[in-house]
Amino acid sequence: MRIEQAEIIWVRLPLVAPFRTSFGTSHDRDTFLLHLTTDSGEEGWAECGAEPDPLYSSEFLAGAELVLRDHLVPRLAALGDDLAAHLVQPALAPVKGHWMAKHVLETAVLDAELRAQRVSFGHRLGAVRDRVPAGVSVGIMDSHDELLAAVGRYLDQGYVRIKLKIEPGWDLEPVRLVRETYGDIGLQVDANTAYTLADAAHLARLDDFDLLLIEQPLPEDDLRGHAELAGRIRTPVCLDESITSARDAATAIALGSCAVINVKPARVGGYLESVRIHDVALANGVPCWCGGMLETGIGRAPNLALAALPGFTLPGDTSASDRYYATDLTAPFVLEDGHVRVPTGPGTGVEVLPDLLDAVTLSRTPLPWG
Ligand code: OSB
Ligand code: MG
Repeated sequence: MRIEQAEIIWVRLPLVAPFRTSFGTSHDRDTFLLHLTTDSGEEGWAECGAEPDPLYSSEFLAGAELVLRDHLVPRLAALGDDLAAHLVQPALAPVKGHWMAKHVLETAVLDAELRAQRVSFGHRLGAVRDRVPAGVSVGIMDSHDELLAAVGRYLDQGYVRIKLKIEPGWDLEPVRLVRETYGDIGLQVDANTAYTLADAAHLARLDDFDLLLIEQPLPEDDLRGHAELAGRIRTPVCLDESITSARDAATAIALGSCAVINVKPARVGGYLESVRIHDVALANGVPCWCGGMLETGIGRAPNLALAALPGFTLPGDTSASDRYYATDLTAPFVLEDGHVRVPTGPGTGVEVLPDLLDAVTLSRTPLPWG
């Protein structure tokens, strides 16, 4: 396969409600799309998972665009006509880190390749389900009343598990209120690195609430701390930010740093590495679930395919389109009996709707290829 044209399309979509985490509040989803045209006549589309500021991880959108242009695309262009999705990671390996930039590039290539082969992401990755149970990630709110109302609406819509964002000062009380108000629901929390090991006794007080897991309580480079914490609390520890590769997953499991893994394709450099993480986790009896970065339908579609693999035994943050956007960039994903359907068409199985894309486009820039 040969790439004929590449362009970067910056977009800004308003979120239906602000989304607050321990590292900041988003009112919009700012990202860029990578759009490839190839010699097969098929196109490839992918969505960058990075955010404007390097607060979730060290990556950020402008940096991802720059590293794509100056360091990643030239390495792929050097492959000429021999480009194929499984060759992307080896070709980019000399560049350290930059998983989100690598992810958007590999995913667009994989989409174009699968469209040309008339094969879906689900089929290529090894999906064994045609729909996946949907959880929802609920941000930090201004008041407990607001939180309880939001959680109540999601439960009414059918979401099968609720994830509450927590931080120091917004943890025990909101969790207690949600548990007491809504009873025996699937409930978990995500701290996005907001605590330290000195908070272990405080976090142990979450044990009373029968949470499915606590996600990334400590800094991303503190695998030892997570292993220590896991010995001091009963709630299973899940890692998000700490895991950027299958090797990280193997290390974290061996150290006892996690009992569950959030696999987020953007964070780990793409879907092929995501499958390898899944395989390591499955072989070790560690359950996985699919995380997200508030993706539009373009990024959500392949996430749903990944979430249909056999080791993804917990509901993911693969919510319906209307949890994020009044108008998505693809036909909307909808909740059916608490589940979202895995697309079956070639590639990601979704089409970008040109008028909707135009309405949210900030800029289009050709990306020189070769
Ligand atoms: O930590 O999982 C996270 C969103 C942006 C950055 C980090 C995270 C999140 C979410 C939302 O929790 C996941 C989603 O619904 O896409
Ligand atoms: Mg997380």
